Amino acid sequence: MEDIAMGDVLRTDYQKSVAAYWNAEKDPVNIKLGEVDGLYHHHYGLGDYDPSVLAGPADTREQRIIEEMHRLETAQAEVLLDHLGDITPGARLLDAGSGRGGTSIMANARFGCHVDGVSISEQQVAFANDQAAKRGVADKVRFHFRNMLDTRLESGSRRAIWTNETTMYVDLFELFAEFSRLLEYGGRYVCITGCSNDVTGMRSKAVSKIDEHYTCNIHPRSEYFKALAANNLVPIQVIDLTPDTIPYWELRAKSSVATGIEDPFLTAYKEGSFHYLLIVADRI
Ligand code: GPP
Ligand code: MG
Repeated sequence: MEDIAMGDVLRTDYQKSVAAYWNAEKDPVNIKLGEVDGLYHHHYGLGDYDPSVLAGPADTREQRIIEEMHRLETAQAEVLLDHLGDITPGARLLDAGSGRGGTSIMANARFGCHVDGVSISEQQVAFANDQAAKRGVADKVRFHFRNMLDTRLESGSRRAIWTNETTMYVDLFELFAEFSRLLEYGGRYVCITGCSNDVTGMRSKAVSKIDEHYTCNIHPRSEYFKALAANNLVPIQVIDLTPDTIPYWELRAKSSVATGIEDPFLTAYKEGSFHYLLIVADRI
């Protein structure tokens, strides 16, 4: 894939500010976890944590907590990959908002497939390509400085696409129009996201704090289904992962790498103004 001009990737001041955030981001909550085994994630965790990490020898406690948080984040990516359906080694996938590359590298390791990741952060693209090279998979896993609203990948070229906590940065109608263009007939889209709860009304204080923290715009749950339906993407599964992500946040709040956003997440999930959702949809 050829390079395209900066101005064609970062089209708005908002996109430029999001790119600047991720180009500068070197938070220990992501770096120290990634260093555990070289899989760098930008998403949260799923599943119960082992409470023994909070006990035992104080000199190893911090590292044991970090390793446990990393295990839960990797488990989250496994759940996402579980929903992609049958993927053959020849299949081409898209990781839309690919961060430092963790989920893409896991998809290739599981399926042997081709994965293209796109990100508007040049730092993340460089970091992720470096990871793919280190693992010897750069022939099949490639990261590109591209906008997920306008990937310039070939129409109908994708067996599956996922977004792992990236949809809160874009307009869903524009995004799903692009995914609809890229997916083959019967191709699959898997989304893990945080969304606000239409039933409890407008954005709660806690959800607003999350938006402010990441410079994102969390969408209401209803918006996902309207935008999917408008773009020939038909849901086959919707799973509320909220109860399964709360333990991760409780552990993270007790860790040395807590960032201050733990309380808003726990408040939003527990008050019911926010859900952690997995949505699976097929292209018709
Ligand atoms: C986490 O990435 C995800 C986002 C920034 C998007 C917001 C997600 C929602 C579900 C609302 P990260 O791993 O870089 O975050 P952190 O640095 O807090 O671990
Ligand atoms: Mg993180």
